[in-house]
Amino acid sequence: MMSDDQAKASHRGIPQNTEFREFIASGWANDDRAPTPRAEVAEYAAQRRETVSQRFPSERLVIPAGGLKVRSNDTDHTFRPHTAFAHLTGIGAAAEPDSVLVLDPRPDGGHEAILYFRPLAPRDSEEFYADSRFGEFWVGPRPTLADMESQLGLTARHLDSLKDDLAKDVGAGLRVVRLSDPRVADLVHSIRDQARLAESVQQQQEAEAQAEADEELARYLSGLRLVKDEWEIGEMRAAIAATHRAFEGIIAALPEAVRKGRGERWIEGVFGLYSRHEGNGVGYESICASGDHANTIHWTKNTGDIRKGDLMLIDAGIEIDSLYTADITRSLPVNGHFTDVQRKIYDAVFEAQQAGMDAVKPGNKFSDIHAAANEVIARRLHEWGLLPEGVTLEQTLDREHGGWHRRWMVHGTSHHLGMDVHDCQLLLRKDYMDGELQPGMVLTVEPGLYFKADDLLAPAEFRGIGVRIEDNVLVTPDGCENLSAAMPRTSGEVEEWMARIWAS
Ligand SMILES: [Mn+2]
Repeated sequence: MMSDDQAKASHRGIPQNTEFREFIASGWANDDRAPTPRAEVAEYAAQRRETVSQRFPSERLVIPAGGLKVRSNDTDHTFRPHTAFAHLTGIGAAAEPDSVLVLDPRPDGGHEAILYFRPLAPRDSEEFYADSRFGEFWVGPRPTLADMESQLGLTARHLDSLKDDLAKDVGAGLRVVRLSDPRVADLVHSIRDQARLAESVQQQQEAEAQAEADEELARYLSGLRLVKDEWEIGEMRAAIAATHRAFEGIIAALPEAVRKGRGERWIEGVFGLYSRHEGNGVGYESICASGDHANTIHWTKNTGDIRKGDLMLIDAGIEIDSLYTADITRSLPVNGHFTDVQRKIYDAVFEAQQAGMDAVKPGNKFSDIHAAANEVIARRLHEWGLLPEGVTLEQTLDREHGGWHRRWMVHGTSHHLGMDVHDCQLLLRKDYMDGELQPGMVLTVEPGLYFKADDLLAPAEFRGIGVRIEDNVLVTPDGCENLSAAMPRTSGEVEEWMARIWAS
């Protein structure tokens, strides 16, 4: 059992006697479902595994999905598999908790992909009717080994054989993605310890080398997602289209959210409704921030009222069933029209975003996007007289000694986007910030300006206004494609968008 332990109540029970067990196991129709068809993603996942196989020849690689995490007492959080596992199997939201992908070295080179999981239990098993966490009576059927093999095109085995299989011939190396399932990581550690004892290798030194080897695997798998294949790009488009529809649902719901009070939660709920209806859920906690709350970069409490005249910042994305997520931010005038001051700030952020997008092209570095957007932000703040007396534009843009403008834009402008909202996060600086942009990368461009209500260095009329505009772009051979271009972005287009939705 690799999921968290649940608390078990001793005051409940299901009959265990022979008469009951025989009766509940009988009288069910035969399962005569057709074999699960091969998923379109299967061949792409096989290609990804092939790349990994070539990088780690003759080593056994263990990539767990992770298990159920207790939310409280005997209830669990909704399961979501670890991204490296999802990427290499192609399985998405349908993954079973406690699954483990093993790339097992073949004697003649290459690896066999083996998926270990808990398959559907037979109806004469106790699990069928008595296991409230995994039993078919309680949570519905799971796939069989044959289902998984035909769907994903790999070998499927019962989870029960994982431990013995991992311990077999450890010789050439055994690596595990540690963070996704600490219990599987512990299992791998103990197998390696035993192998070491047998070979009487220096314990301490070896443990450190192994930690590094595991980290190297996790980092490699994170970087493997930097450039998306054509199937992934299609999924990104679908996630963004669903998110676009949800934002239109939000705009339609805005007047009601204002009336109800605690409107930020209402908006969060509307987005959540779309995300569960169209996909697996939200890709990250939605930020629904009205008025001054927009100045809290990660405002996810969403407890506030929405007032007419406010600017409302919504940063949200739908994760579709394949687990690819969008990450979009729009800053909307609650009553449909920007005030002059709101527009002034919004247009400056838009200009910065456009400058950032213009810097998205092969040959440029990832960090060039931030530099281009920040240059606009700094220039506007300088023009508006917000930088300290005597500070020039060049001085504030000096990385070593400047940076005054960052008081009003403290976050980065971009991150990689995919199955993880902050995708490829384990990469080192040289491969991320200093890495060159390549066709097939998907990333966000999301500058902002934030003037807190109690910011005495901001002009009084700016205080309480926060703006961020975020789109998702695909690096192309000669620049980039804004994948979320269908969502209005300029201040004028946003006003027309809102009017159009309210009129229909
Ligand atoms: Mn983002």
